[in-house]
Amino acid sequence: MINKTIAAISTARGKGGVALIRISGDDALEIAKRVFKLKSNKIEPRKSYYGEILRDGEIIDDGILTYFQAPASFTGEDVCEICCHGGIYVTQAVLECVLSSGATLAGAGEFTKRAYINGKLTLSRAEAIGQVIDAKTDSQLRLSSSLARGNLSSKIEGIREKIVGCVSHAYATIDYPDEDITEIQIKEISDCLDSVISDLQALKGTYRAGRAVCEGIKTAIIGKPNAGKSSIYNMLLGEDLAIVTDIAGTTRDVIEATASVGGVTLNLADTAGIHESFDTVEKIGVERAKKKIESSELLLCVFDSSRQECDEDEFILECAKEKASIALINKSDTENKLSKEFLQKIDTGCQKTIYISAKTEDGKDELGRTLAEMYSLGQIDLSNDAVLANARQLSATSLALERATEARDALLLGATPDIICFSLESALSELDLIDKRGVSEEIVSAIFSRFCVGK
Ligand SMILES: Nc1nc2c(ncn2[C@@H]2O[C@H](COP(=O)(O)OP(=O)(O)OP(=O)(O)O)[C@@H](O)[C@H]2O)c(=O)[nH]1
Ligand SMILES: [Mg+2]
Repeated sequence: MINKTIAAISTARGKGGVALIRISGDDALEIAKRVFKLKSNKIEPRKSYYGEILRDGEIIDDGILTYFQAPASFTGEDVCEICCHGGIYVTQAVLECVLSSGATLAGAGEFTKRAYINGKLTLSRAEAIGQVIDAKTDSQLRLSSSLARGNLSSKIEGIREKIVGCVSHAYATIDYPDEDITEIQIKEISDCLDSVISDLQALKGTYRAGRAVCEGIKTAIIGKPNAGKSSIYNMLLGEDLAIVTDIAGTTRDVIEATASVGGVTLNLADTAGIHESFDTVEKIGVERAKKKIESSELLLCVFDSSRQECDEDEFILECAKEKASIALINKSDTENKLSKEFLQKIDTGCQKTIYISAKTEDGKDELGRTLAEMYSLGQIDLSNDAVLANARQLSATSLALERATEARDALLLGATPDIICFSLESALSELDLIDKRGVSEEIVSAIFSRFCVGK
């Protein structure tokens, strides 16, 4: 297949000091030389050169050209990067010069896809680079940066090697069919398999935290009117996004934003206070709040401790029983008016009860610790551990675990080595879906299409 030389603006669209246009492919240097007027004709890799940028022989800008020679480049191909002034019009004009000099406009994620195809990156590292760019919270940045450095890939490689070790042990016994597989051999293979299984189980267990950080948890803040939902929402986001007043029924629309609490990414929704309303707009708000409760995974149930409980609080408690839920007993800076019986009901209805004050921010840290514990963040080091970050990786790990368990069960039941090898080779194929080339073109394209153009 002939690989076209591609080009795109790699910096963000918008006005800035400088912009970068990346060109990758066999003709990258030739094309760059057509656009970029250099003082010297000799260009050495990994060095930057000052020059002028030409359009039909006319100078339109000046900048810096850097050349990376294949295979020592991001994509593994010849790459030239032109740094020009970062105006929207000038950057586009420089890109157009590059395109009219022979390059084709790159598709979304095409540079990273080429890096993957050329063996410069594993698939999980490429995915993680996309997540570094998309990171909205510190935990997301730390985790995706760790995965981009290859911490998951090397863990997978380690497990892979162990499975290959088990397969070669088992095959060694096939080579001598006249001899029965000995107790010692069974013990060796079974020890090796136990270690593979426990590695895969541990890795699978990291997805709870990986998902909580990377994808986030759909969370709704619910409660009766004036309980302080919007105040808590603002406190968790660290900004005054939702309107707060002492008028019951202030919030009507569902308002959504991303917050990082205790390292857990909450896809957080503030909702209308739930109660019987005759106001048309408020009624719609309450309906939307109820829909949000249904579609959320986690409920932060706000109870107002400055007032006695009422039917609406009972309703909130009923919702809490259906899902993962944390009770936030708000306005803890005021005298508690909730009855002892109701507080007990809250304790049994919700997974955890936290006394909080949106006014003084008391209880905020405890909520962070609770979330970190609920989503197993304490058990991993985000910056260094191998962590599964998406459903695709989880599915491959789970299937590999199933096949490895099958192999061990077969071994213990006295199955012949070829049956054990068959299961283990299936385990390898499943594991290879995380990083190796077993991944179908369709999935690879879907992964890279989520990237921006220029990456
Ligand atoms: N003392 C005290 N007052 C609070 C606290 N949290 C909220 N309030 C007050 O309670 C009132 C209602 O707060 P909101 O955050 O608007 O309550 P809400 O639950 O969003 O209300 P609706 O949107 O109407 O359902 C406001 O006057 C807040 O200032 C708190 O922790 N302590
Ligand atoms: Mg509100």
